[in-house]
Amino acid sequence: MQRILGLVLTIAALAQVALGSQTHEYNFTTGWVRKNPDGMHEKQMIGFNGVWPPPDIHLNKGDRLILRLTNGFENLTTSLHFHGLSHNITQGNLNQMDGPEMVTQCPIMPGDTFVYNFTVPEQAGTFWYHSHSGAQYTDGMRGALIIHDDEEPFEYDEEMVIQVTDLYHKPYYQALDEFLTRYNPTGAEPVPENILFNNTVNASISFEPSKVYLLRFLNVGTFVSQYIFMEDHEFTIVEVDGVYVQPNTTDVLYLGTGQRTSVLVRAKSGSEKNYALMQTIDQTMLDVIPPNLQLNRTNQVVYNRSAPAADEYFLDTYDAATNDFYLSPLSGKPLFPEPDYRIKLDVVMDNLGDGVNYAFFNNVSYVHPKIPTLLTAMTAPKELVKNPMIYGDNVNAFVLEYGEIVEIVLNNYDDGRHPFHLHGHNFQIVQKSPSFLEDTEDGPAEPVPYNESAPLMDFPESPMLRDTVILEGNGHLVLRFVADNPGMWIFHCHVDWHLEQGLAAVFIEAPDVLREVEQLSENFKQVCYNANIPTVGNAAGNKDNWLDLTGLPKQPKPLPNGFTLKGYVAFAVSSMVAVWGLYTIVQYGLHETTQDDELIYNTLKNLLKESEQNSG
Ligand SMILES: *[C@@H]1O[C@H](CO)[C@@H](O)[C@H](O)[C@H]1NC(C)=O
Ligand SMILES: *[C@@H]1O[C@H](CO)[C@@H](O)[C@H](O)[C@H]1NC(C)=O
Ligand SMILES: *[C@@H]1O[C@H](CO)[C@@H](O)[C@H](O)[C@H]1NC(C)=O
Ligand SMILES: *[C@@H]1O[C@H](CO)[C@@H](O)[C@H](O)[C@H]1NC(C)=O
Ligand SMILES: *[C@@H]1O[C@H](CO)[C@@H](O)[C@H](O)[C@H]1NC(C)=O
Ligand SMILES: *[C@@H]1O[C@H](CO)[C@@H](O)[C@H](O)[C@H]1NC(C)=O
Ligand SMILES: *[C@@H]1O[C@H](CO)[C@@H](O)[C@H](O)[C@H]1NC(C)=O
Ligand SMILES: *[C@@H]1O[C@H](CO)[C@@H](O)[C@H](O)[C@H]1NC(C)=O
Ligand SMILES: *[C@@H]1O[C@H](CO)[C@@H](O)[C@H](O)[C@H]1NC(C)=O
Ligand SMILES: *[C@@H]1O[C@H](CO)[C@@H](O)[C@H](O)[C@H]1NC(C)=O
Ligand SMILES: *[C@@H]1O[C@H](CO)[C@@H](O)[C@H](O)[C@H]1NC(C)=O
Ligand SMILES: [Cu+2]
Repeated sequence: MQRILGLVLTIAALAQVALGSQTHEYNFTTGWVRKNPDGMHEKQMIGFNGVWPPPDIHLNKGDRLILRLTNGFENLTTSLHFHGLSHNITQGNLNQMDGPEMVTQCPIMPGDTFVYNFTVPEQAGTFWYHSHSGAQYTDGMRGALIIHDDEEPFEYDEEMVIQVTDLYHKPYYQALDEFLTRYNPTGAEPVPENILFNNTVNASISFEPSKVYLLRFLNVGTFVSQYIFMEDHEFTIVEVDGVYVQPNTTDVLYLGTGQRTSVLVRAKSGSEKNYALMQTIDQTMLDVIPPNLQLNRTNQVVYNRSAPAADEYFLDTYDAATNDFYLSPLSGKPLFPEPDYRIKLDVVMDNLGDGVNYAFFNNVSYVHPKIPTLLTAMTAPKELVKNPMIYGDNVNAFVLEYGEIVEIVLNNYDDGRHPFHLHGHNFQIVQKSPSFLEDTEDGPAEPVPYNESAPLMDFPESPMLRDTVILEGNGHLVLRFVADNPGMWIFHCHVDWHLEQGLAAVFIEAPDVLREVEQLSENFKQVCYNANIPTVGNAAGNKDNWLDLTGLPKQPKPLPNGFTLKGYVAFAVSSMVAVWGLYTIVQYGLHETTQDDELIYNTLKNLLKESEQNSG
C-alpha cells in the first residue's frame, strides 16, 4: 500500500514537471522608502529592495515559490504571511511557511533571513502576501499574489489586479502607541487619512471597447471596508477569496480588509467618453469622521484620452452590494454535516486594569506565548501534544482532531463590523446574521447571539466558501470547516488594530498528524536562535515540566472592582502594552511590561480606595 502511494506521489510529481511547473525566486530585503502615496503627505513606506510598492507575484497552479525575506529594519522584527494559501502538509507543504510570528515561526530579527519555500498545488485565484508582525503591513509591506489556472471557468480578454487600502500618515507603530493607551479608553481606532487605489489616488485604468476584463479587487487595508462601483458598468462576480463562484451580477462590491473579489466587466462598445470607478469608505466603521477625510475617491476608466475625465459618481444606496452569504461556490460543495466540535466565541471589547481597551474571544485577549505555538506542538511529549494547557491559556488554543468537522459560532457583543480570517482553510458560511444596530420599540439595540435551536436563516445547500468573512455589529456568524489540514492556524480579526487588541485564537489542528510529516528546517531554527527564542518548550518556554506554565505572558489584570472608565482617563502612568505589537519593537521586553501593568494596577487600586474614602 505504502509503495503504491509512493508511486502515485512520484507520478504526480513527474506529471507536475511535465506540465511545466516553475520555480519562482525572489530575494526581498525590507526597508523604509520615502513616498507620497496620496499626494498630501510624504512618509516612510515599507518596501522591498528599496522599492515601494512591493511587486505583485504571479504564479501558475503547481508552481513553487522561494522567497527569501531579509529583515532590513534597524529595530523591528518582521515576517511574511501568504493570505489564503493552505500550506497543506498532505500536499507536500509545511505549516512553518504560514508566516505569523510567534504562531508558526520566530520573528525575523534585523539582518536575518527567513526562506519561504512552498508550492501551490491546488489553489488558484486572488491571494496576497503581507507582514504578519504587529500592524506592520499598514505601512505598505504587502502585495497581490495571483495563482493562474489553465482551467479557469470563465473567459476574458485581459486581467487587472487592483489593491484598495486605507492610508495612515503616521507610522504604524506610532498610530498603535496612540491607540493602545489608557488615554484612548474607548478604543477608538486610528482613523485613516485617505484611501488608495492600487497604492495611489486619482488612478486610472484603460479599457478598449467591447473587451471583457477580469478585475481582481483586493482590500489589503488595515481597518476600513470599501464599496467599489463603476459608473454605468456591471460587475459579474466569478471568484471570491480564491474560490470560483456561481457568477453573480451586481452594481457594487463590498470588500472588508483581507477580502478579494474578482469580477468580469464588459466594456462599452464605443469610446466617446470616460467613466468613474469609485471607492467609498464604509463610514459605519469609523467612530469619528474628520471633516477633511474624503470618503469617496474617484478613479478613471479611460476609453478616450482626448475626452474629459469622468466626474465623480454616487449611488443612493449600497443595498445592492452582494451579500456573500447568498453566493455559492461553483464546485457545488454541499453543506458539511453536523459538527463534531462546536467552538463558541463571544466577541467583546473592554478595558483591562491598565486602562487600555482590549478585544476578547470569550474572556481571553490573545497574548503571544514565549515560544511559537508550532514549536510547542513539535517538541511536546507525545502524550501531551493534544493537551491545550501546554499552549498557554492566553492564546485561545483549541485542539482539533484530524478530520473532524468544526463549527465556529461567533457572537458579536460589539457594535462594530469585524472581518474574521482563518489561516490554512476556507470555511463555509452557514449562518450570517444582519447587524442588530437598530433600536426597537422595546429598547436599545441588543446583541443577538446564535440560537442553535432557531437559526435565523435556512442552512444553504452549498454554502459560500471563503477565508475572510464579515461579522456584523451585534450579529453572529456560524462557520464550518473540516480539520483536514494539520497545522497551527490563527483565526483573527483582519482589522489589524483589533488583532493588536488581542482578537485572535489559534487552532491546534491534528498536531499528532503534523508531527509525522513536518520537519523544522535549519533556517527556521537559526532564525529562532538569532531571536533568542528557545526551540523546545511549552508556551511559557518551560521544558522540564510541560504542565508548568510559570512565566507565561498574560493579559493585564481586570479593572479593580467598581473602577470606572471616567476615573482612569484622568491620570497618568506610563504604560506599554503587552499584546501583539510588542514583539515588533525589539527594545521593549516582556518583563518591563508586566511590571508596568502591575504598577498601573496597584495605582488604580489605591486611587479607587482613596476615591471611596473621599466620597464615603
Ligand atoms: C538570492 O539569494 C540566494 C542566496 O543568497 C542566491 O543564491 C541567489 O542567487 C539570489 N538570487 C537572486 C535572483 O538574486
Ligand atoms: C487628485 O484629484 C483631486 C481632485 O481633482 C486633486 O485636488 C488632487 O490634487 C489630486 N491628487 C493627486 C495626487 O493627483
Ligand atoms: C527605529 O529606527 C528608525 C530608523 O530606522 C528610527 O527613526 C526610529 O525612531 C527607531 N524606533 C525606535 C522605537 O527605536
Ligand atoms: C525548497 O523546498 C524543496 C522541497 O523540500 C527543496 O528541495 C529545496 O531545496 C528548497 N529550497 C530552498 C532554497 O530552501
Ligand atoms: C497595481 O499595482 C501593482 C503593483 O505595483 C501592479 O503590478 C499592477 O499592474 C497595478 N494594477 C493596475 C491595474 O495598474
Ligand atoms: C474621443 O474624444 C474626443 C473629444 O471628446 C472626440 O472628439 C472623439 O470623437 C472621441 N473618440 C472616439 C473614438 O469616440
Ligand atoms: C460619498 O458618497 C456618498 C454616497 O455614495 C454620499 O452620501 C456622500 O455625500 C459622498 N461624500 C462626499 C464627500 O462626496
Ligand atoms: C446573487 O446574489 C444575490 C444577493 O446579493 C442573491 O439573492 C442571488 O441568489 C445570487 N445569485 C446567484 C446565482 O448566486
Ligand atoms: C476565562 O474564563 C475561564 C472560565 O471561567 C477561566 O478558567 C479562565 O482562567 C479565564 N481566563 C482569563 C484570561 O481570565
Ligand atoms: C489538504 O490536503 C488533503 C489531501 O489532498 C485534502 O484532502 C484536504 O482537503 C486539504 N485541506 C485543505 C484545507 O487544503
Ligand atoms: C432558542 O430557540 C428556542 C426555539 O425557538 C427557544 O425555545 C429558546 O428560548 C431560544 N433560546 C434563547 C436563549 O433565546
Ligand atoms: Cu475587528
